[in-house]
Amino acid sequence: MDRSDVTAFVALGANLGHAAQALRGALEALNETPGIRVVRASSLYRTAPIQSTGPDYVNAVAEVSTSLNAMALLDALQAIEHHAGRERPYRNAPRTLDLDLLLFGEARIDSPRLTVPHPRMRQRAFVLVPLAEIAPSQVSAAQSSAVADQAIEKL
Ligand code: PH2
Ligand code: MG
Ligand code: MG
Repeated sequence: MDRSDVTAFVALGANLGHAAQALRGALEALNETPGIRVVRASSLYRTAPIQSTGPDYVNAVAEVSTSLNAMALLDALQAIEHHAGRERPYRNAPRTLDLDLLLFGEARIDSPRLTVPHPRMRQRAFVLVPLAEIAPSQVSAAQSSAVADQAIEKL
């Protein structure tokens, strides 16, 4: 790892088509992208839709090490979503693949395209449970218990 590489966390989700396969393919595509290395990935989890409709989701979180800046990493995530057939008919619509940038080192970013840390990540068990699995220091006990009522099951 280069000294300038950044540790970032990416949330993966899908609830259309073969969701588990979409997540595994996305992890492979991420790792094959120049400038991105997948350091570790959580288990896959089945989760109930939160402020969304359709079938249950499959969710996971990956830690990546990257030489890209945050916007270039976001471009790479969106290219992988697009390749997986992602359509955006309306906000929080069911999707074949969603890749969200949760954390980018210590960066705080507030631009029209990107907000980091992800503004809703602390309210969602489908992010916090897999994040706590691979990076326990990133999630407090209070944050975990605040989402304990949300349905989530390890696959
Ligand atoms: N993503 C959303 C909205 N709701 N619910 C679950 N269970 N999993 C998700 O990935 C998810 C969601 C917006 O991106
Ligand atoms: Mg999302
Ligand atoms: Mg998204």
